Amino acid sequence: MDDYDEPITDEVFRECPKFRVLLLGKTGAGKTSLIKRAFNVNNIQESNLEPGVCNISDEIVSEENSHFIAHDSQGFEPGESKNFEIVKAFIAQRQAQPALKDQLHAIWHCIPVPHAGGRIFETGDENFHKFMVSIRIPVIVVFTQYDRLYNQIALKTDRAQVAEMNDAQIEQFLDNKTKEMFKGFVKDLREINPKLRCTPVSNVDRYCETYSEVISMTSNLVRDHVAKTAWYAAAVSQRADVDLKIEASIELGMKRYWRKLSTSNHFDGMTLRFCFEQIQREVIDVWNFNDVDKILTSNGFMAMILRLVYDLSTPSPSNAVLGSSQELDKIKDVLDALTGNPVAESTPPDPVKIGLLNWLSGVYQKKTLSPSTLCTLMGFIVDLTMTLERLFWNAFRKGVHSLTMHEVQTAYGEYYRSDERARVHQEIRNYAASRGHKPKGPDDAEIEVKRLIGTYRLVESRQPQWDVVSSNLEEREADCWANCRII
Ligand SMILES: Nc1nc2c(ncn2[C@@H]2O[C@H](COP(=O)(O)OP(=O)(O)OP(=O)(O)O)[C@@H](O)[C@H]2O)c(=O)[nH]1
Ligand SMILES: [Mg+2]
Repeated sequence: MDDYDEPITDEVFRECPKFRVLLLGKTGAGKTSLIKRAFNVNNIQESNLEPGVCNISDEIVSEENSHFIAHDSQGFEPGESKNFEIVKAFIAQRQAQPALKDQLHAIWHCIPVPHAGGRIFETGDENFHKFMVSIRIPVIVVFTQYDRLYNQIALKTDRAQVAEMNDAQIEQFLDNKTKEMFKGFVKDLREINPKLRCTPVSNVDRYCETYSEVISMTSNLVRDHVAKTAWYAAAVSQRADVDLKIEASIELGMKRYWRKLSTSNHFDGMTLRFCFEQIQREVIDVWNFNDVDKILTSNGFMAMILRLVYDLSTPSPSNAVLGSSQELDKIKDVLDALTGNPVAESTPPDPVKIGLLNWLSGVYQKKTLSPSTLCTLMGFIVDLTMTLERLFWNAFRKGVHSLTMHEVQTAYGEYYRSDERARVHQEIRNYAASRGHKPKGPDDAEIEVKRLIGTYRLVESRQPQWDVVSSNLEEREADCWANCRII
């Protein structure tokens, strides 16, 4: 296997396999809860020290997600500088590491939302943020337990003020007051350092989007101030921000296998099955589900996605529809046979299986690429992404820590039956047909794939970041401020 055959994710993970983050905050601030939610893990291996005591050098990891390392440290008590010195020394030691994977990629400073009128930062916190101004590691102030602010405000609100309101109106009223109060905290912090980034989190269900905001803000800063490879590690490790998964999957795909999809040197001379496998492997790597049973890399899952795209393999969709679940078994049998797993032969030979075998054994030839081969490759990327996006919501967002076939089949079934699938396939056919009329047209199939994902995915991307890359860091920083989302 030459270099080109290596999935791009292997290359990226060699340089930076894990996102490394330091969490600062007093005992009970919510650091462990933040780690668990951001990386969607249930169990983490913490140090064996007593509760509230931690050694900043210890690497906190989880078997459920191998792509992050967290370090835990207490906050800064008033009138006590020992921990500040420990944190400073640790940051300096990590900054001196030559390899990106050993450096710190971000710091989350966890502060429980203060009581109204309460002090936000102690002197030690202020000193820490002044010190960090000269250090090129992104720091985000994470206001934890945001729900408690809402509850405090609810308790203090004069009943007469809400007497005329129904429940929904009261909730809206309290939400607004909470946001106002939070904006006040942010304003106070900006007086200490106008570039401080801050965002709230809460582990109460109605605030679950807050975790994706921490991740989104962190990953933007990591991309701009640390390194692109660390950004990939952040995107892969996190399990809160679906936009970032899709964005990273597209960016990595574009680096090698999706690139010049209709005239690919990487695929030239390879079987179609090889092409599908390479694409699948990279995309699954980026989504980083906790897939203990290896469902997503199994022939069974590959068969599901191939069933989705099979109608694109012929000029007329009706000639190649694999509707029944028996046909799903046939695809799996063919894949098993191709990957060396023994399969009982059917007599007489099954024409559907023969057709599938021929299709998957067909060779990608860039000079004579047929529209249907291009269509199936495009469809494979889009359909796989759409299925995984649904899986994200069915798994991570429902607190499922280890994938089961149930979530996979539910996500797959939702996309299989969706209108989006039919529309995506029609658009792919239209694209291939229009391309056929201009044989020397630009090789832009991967751009069309990206467009289709953006258009038909479940949730529209919050920011049109994929195409807008400002080279001006000051401008990006200003954007970060503008995006400092106050929920
Ligand atoms: N209401 C509410 N409680 C929370 C939230 N996040 C964490 N908690 C609770 O706060 C307590 C402390 O949370 P941890 O995540 O263990 O705090 P920690 O910073 O890791 O604490 P140490 O390990 O002692 O340093 C736990 O009982 C959590 O359930 C939140 O968003 N809202
Ligand atoms: Mg903890």
